[in-house]
Amino acid sequence: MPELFIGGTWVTAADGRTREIRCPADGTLVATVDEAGPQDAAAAVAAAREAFDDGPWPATPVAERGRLLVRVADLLERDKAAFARAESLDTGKRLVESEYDMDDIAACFRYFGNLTASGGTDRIIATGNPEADSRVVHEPVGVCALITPWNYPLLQTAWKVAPALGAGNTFVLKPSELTPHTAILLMRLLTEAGLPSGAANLILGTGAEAGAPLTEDPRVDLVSFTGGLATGRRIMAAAAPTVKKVALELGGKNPNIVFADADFEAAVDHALMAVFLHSGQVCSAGARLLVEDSLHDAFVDEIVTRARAIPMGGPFDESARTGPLISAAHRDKVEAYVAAGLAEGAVLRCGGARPKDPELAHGYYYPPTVLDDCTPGMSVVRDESFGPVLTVERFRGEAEAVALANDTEYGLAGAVWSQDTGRAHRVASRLRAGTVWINDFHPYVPQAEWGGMKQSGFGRELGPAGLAEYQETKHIWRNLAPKAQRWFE
Ligand code: TXE
Repeated sequence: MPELFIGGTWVTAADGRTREIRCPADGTLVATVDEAGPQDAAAAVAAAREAFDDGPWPATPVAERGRLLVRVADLLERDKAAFARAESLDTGKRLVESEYDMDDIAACFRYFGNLTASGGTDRIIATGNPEADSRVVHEPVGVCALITPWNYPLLQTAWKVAPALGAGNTFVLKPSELTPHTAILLMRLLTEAGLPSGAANLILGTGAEAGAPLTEDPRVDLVSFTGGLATGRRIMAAAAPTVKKVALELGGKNPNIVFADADFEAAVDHALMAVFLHSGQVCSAGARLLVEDSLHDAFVDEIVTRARAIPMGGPFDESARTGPLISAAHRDKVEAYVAAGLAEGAVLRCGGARPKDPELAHGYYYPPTVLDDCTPGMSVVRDESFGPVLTVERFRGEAEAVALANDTEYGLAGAVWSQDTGRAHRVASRLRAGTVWINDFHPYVPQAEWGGMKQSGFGRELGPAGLAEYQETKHIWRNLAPKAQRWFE
């Protein structure tokens, strides 16, 4: 069956190209899928444009649009097992983690369904003039290009698709070329839920061949992108000539600040989870551990002992607690960051070399790695390695902790651990990041906005602002008693 979904029809790529999708855990062939090029991208944009300009979706009442999103949530729950399996085969992620993701994705559709149905935020303005009335209304932006990465493929797609549809837009989705399968399944569910033809379009393919044409096309009104910083910069530039709205989530280099008075056991446990979850391929990963000098030795010793014991394995290995990296190229990149850190004076405390276990030989595994004695200038501290690599820096006192934490071009997330509530709040308020956790790491809820400051990007996903991202604001003034003004007489 063809895998590109354009104007309500499943089609193959115009030039017949395909791509093999292989599971990163063992290299086995998952499937061969169609690979779109610029011609397919243009066709998908044309379909979305027509569905927006002449189709029923933008004018569908909000209650009905909301109901459809809730139906999608129900269908996702029904098909959770198939979705989770597909996500794990594409990403190599443990099945149980994919299952958690599917729960979160259903919750996201349900949240935006209910928010949409609740009627929105249109306002009647008191003009002070009995002969005029005035309203501020919110309308869909138009055709949205949604470009998503491979680490949380369907989750990041849901954060865009649900509000885009809720607001009445049509879209072209371009998932990562490495992880297409849950996007294909989602298109089928949207159709089953009753979404009109052309409102949702899917093209699979590379950033250069299938993604870039979307960002340049004058018929596209908005680009929402989650991915790497370098690609984000390119997308912003590509969108500039046609002045598209742009929303960017470009990852982070997130500080996890631990004061000496933190709850030791909880802070160690969460510090491991913060950085090693999904092998560090998480935009909000707590990859920079900043630990108060007096606590440093005991804390890092404990982290290293526990990191060494984390078992690696494939998606269906129930004894595994972490999986492979997404690709050989990505593992090479992570290795290069570790090598650079060591060359610059970091001390390797654990990990740092590919596993020797023959069972893991065909996957892209890299072990939990801790680099101690790091300094702010090291590339492994500054750049997003996006792997299971924890860098450790020491600080003395609150001011130095905040300065180190903010010494980054990113600003996505961060955490502070302290039993002194006043201090925890002071530090939280001074962190330049879109999300801050106090005595915790990673939780999020669909009701709360998510996004970055500084070069982590702009725009917000989730929460009411996540819906507003996909809306235009319009002021409609009505003169109830029009008469000539004779201004020029
Ligand atoms: O991501 P890309 P890559 C970071 C992480 C990682 C680095 C590179 O540090 O190591 O990015 O990963 C599409 N026009 N994050 O190269 O290129 C691409 O096809 C339009 C952080 O895999 O950013 C895919 O669909 N689209 C991050 C999507 O962009 C283009 C998650 C993301 O790919 C394009 C993933 C172009 N010119 C990686 N070039 C996060 N924020 O969580 C590529 N794409």
